Amino acid sequence: MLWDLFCRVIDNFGDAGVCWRLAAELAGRGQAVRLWIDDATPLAWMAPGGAPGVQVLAWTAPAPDLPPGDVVIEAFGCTLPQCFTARMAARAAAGGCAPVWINLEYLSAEPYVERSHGLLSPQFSGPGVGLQKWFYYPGFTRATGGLLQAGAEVAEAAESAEAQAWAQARGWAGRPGERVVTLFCYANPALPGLLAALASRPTLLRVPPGPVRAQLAGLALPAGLRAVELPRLPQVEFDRLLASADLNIVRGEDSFVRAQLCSRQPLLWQVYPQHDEAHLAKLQAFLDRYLAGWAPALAAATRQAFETFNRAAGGDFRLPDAQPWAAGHGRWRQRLLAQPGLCDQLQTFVAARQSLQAGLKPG
Ligand code: TRH
Repeated sequence: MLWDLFCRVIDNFGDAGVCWRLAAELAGRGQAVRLWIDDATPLAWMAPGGAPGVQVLAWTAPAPDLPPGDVVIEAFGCTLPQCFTARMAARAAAGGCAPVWINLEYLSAEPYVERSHGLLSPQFSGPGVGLQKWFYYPGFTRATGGLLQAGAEVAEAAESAEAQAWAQARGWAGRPGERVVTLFCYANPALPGLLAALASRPTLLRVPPGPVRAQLAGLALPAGLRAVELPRLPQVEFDRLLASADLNIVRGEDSFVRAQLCSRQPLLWQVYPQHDEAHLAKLQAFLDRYLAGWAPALAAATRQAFETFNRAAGGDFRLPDAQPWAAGHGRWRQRLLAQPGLCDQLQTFVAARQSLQAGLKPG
């Protein structure tokens, strides 16, 4: 099948990151994917070799006037080009099967996700009039669209000599007795408190490019901490980086998911900040799921660390005890991996909508 996946890069790397991962995973399953992207710059380092089966198309204005494929994915409500939507509608009006049109939403653990996943939005006006669009919500439970799982097995390699050699060869391995931390977050008022907490043990901070690196440069590193600046890595290597750390400090959507699936070691998450503080509800919803069933003291300590890390005022930082934290995280990871992944679910979802649309076709 031919999939058209539309991506608009709003800011940071997450839009391109999620769409590339989806495109590559679908292509790995034998699907043909056209990734329409308005700014392909991040793909040059995220996916330098591309992927067999994925064609990257420049989403220019006006957009290339191509016939739609079998499935059209509008990532994060990015609004398809009018001429493309009109072609989809024209195909349906001429008695053909319209592509299955899906709006892929942002990830959240909030309860509305289960209620909204799979809802239908009939198009009553505009270039797509007469078409149907479905909402697809990724998520953490079986009642949602799931998570992109390809590559999650790198965690199994994390303890292998190969993974250590990978970090060692680049000069990013910890010294004996050193804790290794990935520091990939936004500029954060809680950073000084976090650094003080981390300084309780010798710690290597591995810092990818981004705003936190500038913030770090303006701070005096407490004794016991050292930092190494990383280049931008291809996504598959980024996963390996996460898999080989003792603690992953991540952000947004894609690195947040990868830290859960690719690493057996715990994470701290900085939610993408929103002006109306909607991100705090997102944080609580995630913690309610992540910490369910944890020992009360450990759950409280973990919740507090996540909250402090996302509070505008920053504050004193205390990290949970490493071993039970990792054990809780590991159980969560196993639970996620036991659920069907996003691509499995998406393919089933599309097949069901195709049958439905074929059944609705006149004649
Ligand atoms: O870059 P982000 O902050 O992206 C955000 C979120 O997606 C947010 O929800 C969205 O609204 C906003 O973008 C527009 O963080 P995120 O989601 O972790 O994406 C980072 C991507 O960059 C991820 O795919 C991993 C990739 N990456 C690499 O492949 N190599 C690297 O070296 C680094 C640093 C990142």
